[in-house]
Amino acid sequence: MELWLSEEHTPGYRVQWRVRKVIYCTKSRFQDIAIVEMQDFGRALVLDGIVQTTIADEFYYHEMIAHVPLCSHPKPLSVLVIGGGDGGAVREVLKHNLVKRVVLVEIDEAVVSACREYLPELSAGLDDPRVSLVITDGQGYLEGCINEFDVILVDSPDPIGPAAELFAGDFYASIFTALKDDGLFAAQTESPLFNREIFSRVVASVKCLFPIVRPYLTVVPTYTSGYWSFTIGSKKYDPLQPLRPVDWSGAKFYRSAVHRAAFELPLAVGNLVPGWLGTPPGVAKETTAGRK
Ligand code: AG3
Repeated sequence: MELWLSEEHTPGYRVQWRVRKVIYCTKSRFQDIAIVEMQDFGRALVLDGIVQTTIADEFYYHEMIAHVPLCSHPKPLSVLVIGGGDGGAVREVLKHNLVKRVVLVEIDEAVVSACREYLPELSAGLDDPRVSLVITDGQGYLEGCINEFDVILVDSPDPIGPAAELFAGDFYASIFTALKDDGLFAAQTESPLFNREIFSRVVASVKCLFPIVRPYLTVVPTYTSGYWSFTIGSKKYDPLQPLRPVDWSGAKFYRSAVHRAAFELPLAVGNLVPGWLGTPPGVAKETTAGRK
C-alpha cells in the first residue's frame, strides 16, 4: 500500500512525501500530533497535518534559529525558547558553553512526550541540567518576565490556532520587556515567498519596538517553498557580524560565512521589509536601481 502525506498550501500548490510508516499519532488538547517515517527524510514531526521538522533537514533550521542570535550576543548566559517542544533549538543552544540556563516554554506537553519517545536526536538535550521545561503558553509565561533573558528564540509553527498570538505586536512587546537591556531575540517568520504579508507585518511590528531589526534567510527543504526566514530584534548588538566562530565540531549548516550571508536579502525579499535600504551600513554600496 502506498502512503503519502500531502500538504496543500494554496489551491494551486501541494507538496507530498511518501511515508513508509505512521509511527505514532494522537490528538492533544491543542492539535493533531503525528510522528511518521518518511521515505526520503526519515522521521518527521507533523502537527495538524503540517511538517514541523524531519531528521534529514532539521539542522538547516535549528542551527540557524539558534547560532545566528547566540553568536551575535557577547554573553548569552540565560536563554528562553518559546515553542520548539521537539527540543531541536534547545539542543543547539546547549552547544554554547557560555549558556548557563535555558528555559523551554511549550504549550503542548504531548508534543514534548512524543518527541522524547520517537525523536531522541532532537529531544535529548531536554534532560540537560541547564534546561527547565515549562508547559504553558508563551504569552502567558512572558507576562511574568522583566529584564530576565539575554536571548529569546521563538520556534513556533505557522500562525494558525494557538500559535497566532506568537506573531502579534503584543507578543513582541512582551519579548522586549523580558529581555535584558542588551538582549536580542530571533523568531521564525515563515516563507518570504508564500507568506509575504506575515513576514512583512512581523518585521514592521518588531521595528516599532527594537532599534535593530534584521531579517535573515535560510533554506529548509521540507517547508513551504523551501525558502525560509527568521527575524532578529535587538536592543544593542547588530547581528550582521558573528562575534565568535562556533567552536564545536558537528555543525552541518551554520558557519560564520553563512551567518553573514544569511542577512543578504534578494530584492524581492528586501522589498517586503519596511524602510529597507538595500545595503546594510558598513557594507560596500552597490546599486539598488530597479527596486520598486
Ligand atoms: N517550527 C516552524 C515550522 C513551520 C512549518 N511550516 C510549514 N511547513 N508551512 C518548526 C519547529 C521545529 N523545532
